[in-house]
Amino acid sequence: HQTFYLADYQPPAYLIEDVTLTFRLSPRATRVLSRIHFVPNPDTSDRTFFLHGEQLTLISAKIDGHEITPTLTDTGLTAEAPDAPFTWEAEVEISPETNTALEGLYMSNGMYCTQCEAEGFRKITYYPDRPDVMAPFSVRIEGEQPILLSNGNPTASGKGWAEWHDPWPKPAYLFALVAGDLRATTGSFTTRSGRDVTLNLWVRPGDEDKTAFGLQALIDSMKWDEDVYGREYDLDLFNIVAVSDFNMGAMENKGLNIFNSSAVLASPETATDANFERIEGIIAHEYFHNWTGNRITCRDWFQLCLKEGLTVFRDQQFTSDMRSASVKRISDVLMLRARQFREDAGPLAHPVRPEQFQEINNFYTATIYEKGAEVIGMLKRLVGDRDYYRALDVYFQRHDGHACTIEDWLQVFEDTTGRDLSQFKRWYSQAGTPLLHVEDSFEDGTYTLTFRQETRPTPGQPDKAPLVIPIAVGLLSPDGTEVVPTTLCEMSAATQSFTFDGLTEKPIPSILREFSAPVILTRQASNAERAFLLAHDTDPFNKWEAGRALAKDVLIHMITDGNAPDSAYLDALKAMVSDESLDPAFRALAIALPSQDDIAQTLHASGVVPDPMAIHNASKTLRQATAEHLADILPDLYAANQVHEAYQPNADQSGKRALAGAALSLIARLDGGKQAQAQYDAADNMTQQLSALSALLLADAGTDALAAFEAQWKDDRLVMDKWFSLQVMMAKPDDVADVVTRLTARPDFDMRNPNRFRAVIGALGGHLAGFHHPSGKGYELMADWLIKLDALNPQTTARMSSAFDTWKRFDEDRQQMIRAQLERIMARETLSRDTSEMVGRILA
Ligand code: HT7
Ligand code: ZN
Repeated sequence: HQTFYLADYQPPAYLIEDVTLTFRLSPRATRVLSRIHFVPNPDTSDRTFFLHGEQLTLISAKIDGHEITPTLTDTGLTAEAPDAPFTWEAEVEISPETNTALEGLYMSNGMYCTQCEAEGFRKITYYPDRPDVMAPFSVRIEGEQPILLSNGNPTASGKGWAEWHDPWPKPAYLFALVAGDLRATTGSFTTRSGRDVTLNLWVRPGDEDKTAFGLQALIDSMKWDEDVYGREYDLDLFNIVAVSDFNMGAMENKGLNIFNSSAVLASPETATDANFERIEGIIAHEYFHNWTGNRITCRDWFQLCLKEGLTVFRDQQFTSDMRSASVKRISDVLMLRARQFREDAGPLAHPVRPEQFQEINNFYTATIYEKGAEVIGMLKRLVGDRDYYRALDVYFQRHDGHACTIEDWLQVFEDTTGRDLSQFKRWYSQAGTPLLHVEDSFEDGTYTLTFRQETRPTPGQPDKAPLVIPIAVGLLSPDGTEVVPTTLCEMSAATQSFTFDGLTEKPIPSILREFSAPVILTRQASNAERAFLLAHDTDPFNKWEAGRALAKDVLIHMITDGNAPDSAYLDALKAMVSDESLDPAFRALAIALPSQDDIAQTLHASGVVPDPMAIHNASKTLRQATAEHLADILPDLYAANQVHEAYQPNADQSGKRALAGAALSLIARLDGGKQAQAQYDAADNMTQQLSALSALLLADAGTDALAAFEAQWKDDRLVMDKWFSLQVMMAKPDDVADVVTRLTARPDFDMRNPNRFRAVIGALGGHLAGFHHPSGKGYELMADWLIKLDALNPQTTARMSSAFDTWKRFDEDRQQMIRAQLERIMARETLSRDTSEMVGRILA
């Protein structure tokens, strides 16, 4: 397969003035007519006329009205074109019904919809499918569906047809079309300059009761972007459509966002608090793309973090403002470590701005999204809030309507702040998570912190240069008072010291407050110091971090030295959980154990080969010990965090439910599931129903509840996805493969539906001890399903193949078994480019 390189970028030979598309919809024979006004690009003398096109049947092609016979290849067509403006007309035929890849125009439950990012438009018609070719689109849809939607504003419609016009120049990846029997929930928003915008959330008949929250989230996002970034919406209409079959969460098509139904549909009965929060974040994310992605887009796909890192950063800010900032930061860091640090430490490590790819779909990664957002957060911390927003104003003004690069982005900051960002720029090109080693000393009232940064080699990058690392530090005196409030140490050398004067005694440092940089702090503090910070740190992130480090240390010593659960940890946990001055959501996070994958990652980093079964057993033992140690406070904790008002998915109520749910899962280890059954029977919302079901499964008392749940929800796909995945997640390691085999044999396991596939096969990959079962059954099952899915949906298969990316952490036997499965996948003759690239990189 061909490899594409950032260094090979060439400007397009032709630009487009405008595009008119006509769709004659038919499940297996949709006709797409295009009329495109091309003009030679004055910035280049290249006049090669190439249009991307894949899986298209060309019916006819004309240049300036004259029929031509272009040269066709697997990836597109070439033709002789004038060195002057000209009109291209083509007609192609495509088959949406047989498009199981869910890329281009496809069908989902009888409804037509599109997914064009990154390179799906070339499966709709011949076009320069690259983000630096932007054009206004006019679209006519002919079809028998009652609702026919495209980007922009509706211009005319009649029985069986509708016309749309999007005045904002856009790249083809933002094109969208939807046709189906849909119902709208409608709202409105008046922008601060007085534009009345109609908001529609379109769903299939029967889902109308799950739209209110999404619509409100959209309104909140529109207001927030005006208040915080000064960005207004720019059309009279904003449509969102929920689709059941979708490869990712959602897509920001101009004026017509398309959402995975799981990322937008919610009612208290069917969605958990976590689902509501995710939905709010994704609605915001897609809406924020209107400016960071659509108005200002990427010059090429290597610049993907330009829109994704910034938009994730913005959606994180939004959620912090809507909910609790500290809880949000902790959740984001948990996610970053679980997904991005894992990626950065293995064979799939790549820079925030990659320099090569075979299949761009494989680069919608935690590195580009989440590490990309961390880089923006560091930049903001370094320049300060005022300069950050000043720079953003300049960015929007200078680059509106353009396709940009990371150089353009950083130039704005250099121009507005006068800072030299050449060293900072390494965050975009250097892969790997820096280790931050720390030493401290105290002499004559001066406390010195000496940091050393080290980034280990990653694929293709053996040598690393020092990065600019903003390290937020606070100092506490031994009596618990803060003697130095949060101060920013700006590290740029490989080793660098920072001093704090005028102290009377050696302080206790609180380092990397708010997790001010995406690095791994290696400092081995004593457990006494961790307990001290857990009790006294004024920075909520580091307070939580201290508790987490304690839990990790306890678990690791249980695994490596056979220690018993540490009572000092259990005492500290008990004190923290009982501290009612702390937010319940914070306490719920602090009570949770580090994930088993996190422990495996930590053991591997310290040179110990992780044993998944030992990690599983230690976690279980520590949970049991926690339940017993907290036994006397658990009933009160559970009772005190019941919500007596009507269900609201807000931060306050969901924090209480999270803490009560954590208490319930501990209680279930003591009472055999009695309390959980009572909660299950009384639950009137999905959060409590699901936390009760999961506690019952923990206590081996879930058979009846599982059956009742299925009977109640068998017709609700999204709720049944939870039922499927929970059974895999809660299975005992020895049973995981059998559970997966039983679930995948059910008629309602539809592998064409990515949500259902992820619910079962994704949960298999996420069950550390089940997936890495010594029998190798987990690996074999995963490979079997990846092979089957690859023939239908390469994009989702490739993403899920990352379940294997940690294989080098494990013992020889496991490595051999995994290698055999990866090679079995690789040996498939018809393996997709997507999966072949991923598995090839994992094996390398
Ligand atoms: N910009 C979108 C990324 C995307 C995508 C979405 C749905 C299906 C396939 C996709 N490929 C790429 C989503 C986002 O970041 O907002
Ligand atoms: Zn995005």
